[in-house]
Amino acid sequence: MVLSRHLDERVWLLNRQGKAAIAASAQGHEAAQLACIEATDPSKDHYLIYYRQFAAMMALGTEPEEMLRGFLAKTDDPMSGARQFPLHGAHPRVDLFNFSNVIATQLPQAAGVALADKLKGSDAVTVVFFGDGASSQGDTHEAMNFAGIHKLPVIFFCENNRYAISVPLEKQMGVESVASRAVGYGFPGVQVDGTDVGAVYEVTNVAIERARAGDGPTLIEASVERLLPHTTDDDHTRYRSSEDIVQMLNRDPIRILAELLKRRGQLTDSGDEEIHALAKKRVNLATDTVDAEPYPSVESMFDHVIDSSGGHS
Ligand SMILES: Cc1ncc(C[n+]2csc(CCOP(=O)(O)OP(=O)(O)O)c2C)c(N)n1
Repeated sequence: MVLSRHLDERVWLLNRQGKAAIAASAQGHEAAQLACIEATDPSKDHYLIYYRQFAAMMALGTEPEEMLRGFLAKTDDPMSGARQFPLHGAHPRVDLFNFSNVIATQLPQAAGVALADKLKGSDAVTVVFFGDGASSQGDTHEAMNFAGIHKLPVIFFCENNRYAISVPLEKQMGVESVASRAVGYGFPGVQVDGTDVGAVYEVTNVAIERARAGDGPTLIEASVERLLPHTTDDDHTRYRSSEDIVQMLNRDPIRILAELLKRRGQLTDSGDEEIHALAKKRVNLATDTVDAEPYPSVESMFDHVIDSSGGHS
């Protein structure tokens, strides 16, 4: 969580220096993403992510250098070779499916991946991540309906940060919770505090067991805070009240976990500082390495571009 946070902060600094074009932050979402993945088995399970999945990508084995190559648009960006929005594309080394910036498109794809596993007789589970805004898209309802009918081994993991860019939850859904929608598809929907690693781990474990046993999907709604604006291009003080901003800053999952561990005598102040210092050192190393790497050549501009007659340019 700490390494993801420091790298995420670095990317925002690189954006302000004019080096990283755009970033969406996972700051505030780390506990939910990491605890969910911790309950799964990356050696066989499948993951479909969206653009705010900084911590999840790292939990699945993406190295800080690989993340930065995308943000700094360097030649060796493993996801798209610097051809796409940062962190968009597939990451075959860590088995990450290609994903689109078009919200909720990953949900029907996840239902398809889960159907394939079911037909093959595998006990792999597919986890698909999305936001509260994406939960109001038609794709979401079609995916959940299909998964419910066929009892597919899929976990629909919603990171509810109460905003879809500037649109608050109450302006994009007529029910009180995302989880309550699950009843319409015939499977359980559970709400969990997404700043609590233990709680997220437990509910995901239950959902995993259910899916592996052939009992079908679960919708998990993890309540989290989006500690920064929607992206580096946004200013949330234009639409969030100062009370809202102060309150959400109290729900920083890294601080909550550190305080819990300190109360239990499992973490000292100096141990905490050491973890942060190590993370910062790792991020500095990755930044220096990637900053010195080349950009794609001008000659490669049309590589992988398909011309209108169907051939390659
Ligand atoms: C189909 C579609 N409509 C609109 C957009 C523009 N858009 C990009 S992100 C976003 C908000 C999504 O909010 P949410 O699903 O809650 O995720 P969050 O960014 O809060 O994690 C929107 C509307 C889009 N990418 N795709």
